[in-house]
Amino acid sequence: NQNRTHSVAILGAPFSKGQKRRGVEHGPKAIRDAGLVERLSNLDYPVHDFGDLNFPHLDKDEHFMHVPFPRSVGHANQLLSSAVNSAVGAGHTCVMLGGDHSLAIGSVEGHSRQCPDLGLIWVDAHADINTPLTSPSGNLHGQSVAFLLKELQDKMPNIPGFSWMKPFLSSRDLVYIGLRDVDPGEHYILKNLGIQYFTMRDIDRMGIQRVMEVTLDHLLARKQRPLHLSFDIDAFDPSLAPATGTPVNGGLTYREGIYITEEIHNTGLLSAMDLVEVNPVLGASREAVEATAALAVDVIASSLGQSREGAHVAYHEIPSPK
Ligand code: 4U7
Ligand code: MN
Ligand code: MN
Ligand code: MN
Repeated sequence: NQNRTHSVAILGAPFSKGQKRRGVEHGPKAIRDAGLVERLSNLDYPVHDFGDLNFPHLDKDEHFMHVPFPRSVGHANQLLSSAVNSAVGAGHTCVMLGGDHSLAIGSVEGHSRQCPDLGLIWVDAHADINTPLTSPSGNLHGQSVAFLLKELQDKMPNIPGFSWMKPFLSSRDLVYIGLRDVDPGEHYILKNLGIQYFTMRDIDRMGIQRVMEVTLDHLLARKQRPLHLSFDIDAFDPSLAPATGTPVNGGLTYREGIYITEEIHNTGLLSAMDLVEVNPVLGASREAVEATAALAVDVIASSLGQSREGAHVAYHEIPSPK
């Protein structure tokens, strides 16, 4: 259970054009305001906050089919990919703060340039594996995984803005946890490609401990490899994470969510992660927004080694009064 790296890079990605609601671009500020850097500085490695990326506004960005903002999403992800590539290349464990979940395209792609054999754990109420031809909404935050998978390459049209990248991930390198709102086309893709996934029903049946055993066994049994965690805050129950764009009832409990991240930390293989879809504009109250952002901080800190057991970093003996 050793840490793979000795420093953490924080990258803010204030971007929202993977979907149609405003506000998710303020996610990085809300998560920082909830005390992210202080919490991480309690862990035993240096934290570098690289601030927010600057995503240019593109004037002309017509719909492609019913997909809005394709060039803006493509370009933002190209910038993010190169930032993640640099951060991981410099030896940091990279933490990307979204923004909407379309940003996982660039985050995972940039990570894969340094770590071509990475395994991906996608914690989400949704599978985000629609193609433009199956997507009910057209929104790219519901299609991120389809851009990553080699097996879907010939099912994807040429979407403007994405010519900089090629799919690189195999369906066996991916595990989902927390699913409970899967579109018909997505369900067909999951079954057809034989993707390993755990719905909320599976968590009810198996328990989160067994789900994590099978998840890590699926990704790591054959060989140790770097892990990418893409954590959508809407994986949690809306009572815990109300400030998000597509809440779905019946989500993860606090303890299930933190157990997932503790187990991922304990592999010593976490190399980059995303924390996405915190939308401070959508909370019913300031308390609702602050609770959602505080939960995001807990998920990140736990992924990076904050443990419920505690730790004895500064102690080598029990202080003696004499
Ligand atoms: B999120 C949806 F139709 N599947 O494709 C779609 F239900 O990143 C929702 O997981 C996608 O929050 C949700 O638009 C994207 C819809
Ligand atoms: Mn998502
Ligand atoms: Mn989701
Ligand atoms: Mn540790």
